[in-house]
Amino acid sequence: MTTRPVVTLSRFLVHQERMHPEATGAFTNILHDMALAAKLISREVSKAGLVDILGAAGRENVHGESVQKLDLFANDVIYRAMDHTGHLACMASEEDDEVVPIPDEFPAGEYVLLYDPLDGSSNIDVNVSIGTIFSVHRKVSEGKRGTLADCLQMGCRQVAAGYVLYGSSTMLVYTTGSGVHGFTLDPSIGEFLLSHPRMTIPEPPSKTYSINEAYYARWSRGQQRLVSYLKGKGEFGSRYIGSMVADVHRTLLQGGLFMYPADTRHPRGKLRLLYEAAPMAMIVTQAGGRATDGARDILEIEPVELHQRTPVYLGSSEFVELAGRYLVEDSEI
Ligand code: FDP
Repeated sequence: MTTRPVVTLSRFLVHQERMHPEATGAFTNILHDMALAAKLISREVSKAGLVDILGAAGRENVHGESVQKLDLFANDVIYRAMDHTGHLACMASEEDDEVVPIPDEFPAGEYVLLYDPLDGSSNIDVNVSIGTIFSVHRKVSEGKRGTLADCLQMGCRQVAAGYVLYGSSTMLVYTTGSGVHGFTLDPSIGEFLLSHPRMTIPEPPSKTYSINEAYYARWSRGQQRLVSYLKGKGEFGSRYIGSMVADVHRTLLQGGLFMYPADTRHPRGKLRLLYEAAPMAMIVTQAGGRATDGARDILEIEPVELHQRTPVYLGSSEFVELAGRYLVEDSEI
């Protein structure tokens, strides 16, 4: 009987680093630290349903300790896993208004980390999958400490992007620009194991569209006609979890079209360019798909502010291009 070797995330990262003799190891360490933060967040997420026993956020638990909201906890865990390592010049989080500096007592490094610590957080209370999204850039500004300019870089300049899905299993999926690789957390040994090497969006894709259809009345004519077309075909199925990480993960594994369009309430879309759209666009593009704002490639959008929003259309190339054709006809909302 032949058994497949078990490849841990650590072993995989060491192997990848060996293929780049110029690598300093800094980058590998950032991914290691991200994996550690993911395990800590995963542990807390799995306890979310025990909130009545362990204590609701904002109150004390049975041990008399104060309990943080899970998204703030996740924000803190990632920051603390990263702030002292000497690999990062600065960070930016969806939870913080400004660039998050590295404390003066720690050395600064050559990379910048942007992250959404707990995406889909409105799903926590109902026990639906949520996730963490991250994006890594190289520092471009002069000087030791990172600045806003280091964070406001186009998606095509990302050196890595990934997400962690806290679902029926916890998975870490990442790319450094040479394929997308997925690891599943084995909780019995506390290790991420390579379960999905070289992920690509299947061809032919699943005919699935994913959008919050309750907003139909707020969409542009082009958007309405696109969804009417997809429904009218009678060939498409619809799936919308309302947790971007989970919806994108399904799209990656099965193909389809995920959309969060502009609407009258969110004229620029709801999803954040730097923390959600750009990292997911890098992953989907690396997996053979496409990601646009309906017209422009997400990876080519020049960010002008930290919390900038963008419409998002991502998934199987043919469906993203189809969406673009409908939207170009009538972009008025
Ligand atoms: P949430 O508000 O629950 O944090 O951008 C955050 C996000 O979730 C995405 O994960 C998700 O795709 C989207 O918002 C859901 O928004 P709607 O409830 O408007 O559909």
